[in-house]
Amino acid sequence: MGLGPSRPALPAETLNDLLDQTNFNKSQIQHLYARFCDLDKDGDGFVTKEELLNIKEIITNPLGTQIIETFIREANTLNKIGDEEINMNIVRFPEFCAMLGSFNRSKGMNTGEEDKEKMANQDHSRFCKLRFLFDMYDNDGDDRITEVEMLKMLCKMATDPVTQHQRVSEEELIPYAQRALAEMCPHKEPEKRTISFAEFKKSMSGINLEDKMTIKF
Ligand SMILES: [Ca+2]
Ligand SMILES: [Ca+2]
Repeated sequence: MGLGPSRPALPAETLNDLLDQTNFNKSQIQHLYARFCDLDKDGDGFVTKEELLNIKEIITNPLGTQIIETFIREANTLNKIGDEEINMNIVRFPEFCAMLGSFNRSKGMNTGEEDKEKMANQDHSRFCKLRFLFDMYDNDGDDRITEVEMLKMLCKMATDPVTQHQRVSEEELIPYAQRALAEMCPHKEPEKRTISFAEFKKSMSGINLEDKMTIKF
C-alpha cells in the first residue's frame, strides 16, 4: 500500500467507524492518523501521557500537563467498552479522533449543512470546551471546583513551563482564588463556596473560547 514499515495502515473498519461517528472526512482522519503515529514514538498503537507531553505547544504551555491529563481522562471515558477496565494512561486512535472532533469541530464540519445544524454543532463544540476547561480545574472529578483547586490552577498559570519558576507566590494568589470563587458562587459563607459546572458555564458566557481553546495537533 506504499506505507513504510514503521506505520501500520489504518484498518478500513476503524476508518468507516470514524466516518460515522465524527464529522471528519477521510483525508482529515488519515492526517490525524499520521499525526497519531508520529506521537506514538514507540509504535505500540497507543499514545501515553509522556508521548503527548512532547507536543511543542504543550511543552510551552503552563497548563500543558493539565491539558494532557484532562485529555486522557476524557478520552478514557469514551474508551470504556463494557466492563473493561479503564487504563488511565493511554489513548487509542478512535478516542484521539473523538476528542479532537469535539475540539476542532469547525474543521470537521460539512459545508453543505443546514444553518440550524451548524449552530447546534457550534453550541456542542463550546459545551465540550467549557466542560474540558471545567474538568481541568476540577482536579478530583467530584463536579465542584473548590478554592484549593482554583488556587492550584492559578499557581500553574503563574509557573514558567520550561524553568518551573513560579512568578507569583501562592500567598499572593490566594485573594485571587477567593475572589474568583466569590464571583462565580454567591454562597454567603466563604468556606462553603464551590463552583458547579452550571455556575462555571454562566460565568464564562460572552468569553470567546475559539481562540483560546483550539488545540492544534
Ligand atoms: Ca506509544
Ligand atoms: Ca473538585
